Amino acid sequence: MADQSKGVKLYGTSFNGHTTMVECALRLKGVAYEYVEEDRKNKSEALLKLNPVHKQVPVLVVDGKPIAESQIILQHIDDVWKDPPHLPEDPYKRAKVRFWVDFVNKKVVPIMHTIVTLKGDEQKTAADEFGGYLQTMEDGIREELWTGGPFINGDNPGLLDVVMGSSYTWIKFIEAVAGVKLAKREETPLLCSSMEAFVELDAVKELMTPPEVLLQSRGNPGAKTTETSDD
Ligand SMILES: N[C@@H](CCC(=O)N[C@@H](CS)C(=O)NCC(=O)O)C(=O)O
Repeated sequence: MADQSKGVKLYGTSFNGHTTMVECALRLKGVAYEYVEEDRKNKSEALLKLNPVHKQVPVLVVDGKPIAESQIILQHIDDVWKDPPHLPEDPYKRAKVRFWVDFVNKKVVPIMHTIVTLKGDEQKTAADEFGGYLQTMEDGIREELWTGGPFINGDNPGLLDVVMGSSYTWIKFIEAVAGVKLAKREETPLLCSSMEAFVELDAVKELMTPPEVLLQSRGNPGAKTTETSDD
């Protein structure tokens, strides 16, 4: 049972993957928190004071002490609320999980942002690049981390599941925007099945914004529909 003695506040924005990751981690640990919605275009004085360096969400405040940057926050959550652990016990495997989380931040997330700003062939090329990154991750995870599922972390979701699972609805969103299938079960079965298992978890289900709602919120009139059913 999580220690509920700490006052926990999360400053975030809706339709934001970084905020979703932090909320998922808190909920999986059973941590009660107060959520404060920020307006990206009109940031509150409180947020600017809590994150004067980057002036961004998410910011987690624990007992009045702010922590910024989603990956640092996720690590802090696992340090403070140890049960259930979000990293493997083995130091080498922990490093491997951190490696792939870093890969998501350096490669996967930036290309996701790029895809939605492009059109036509350029968008297709970026979508192919994205698919290549998923394949690279799939191969690495299979070799270094996979123990039979249902999650990348094993029987229970871990840090990489939080990061990838929170991205699942965005992957579906990009599939709809670009009109291509990105998460292909026949090519990346471990990633597909672990992300699907993650988004179905009771603790996080309601945080997963359906892709069609993301499409509306992003006002993407050029969005095409695509075959996103499981194959
Ligand atoms: N590296 C940061 C990125 C967070 C981020 O991109 N936050 C966006 C959410 S949309 C933000 O606050 N944007 C407002 C701004 O940059 O002014 C993290 O991992 O927490």
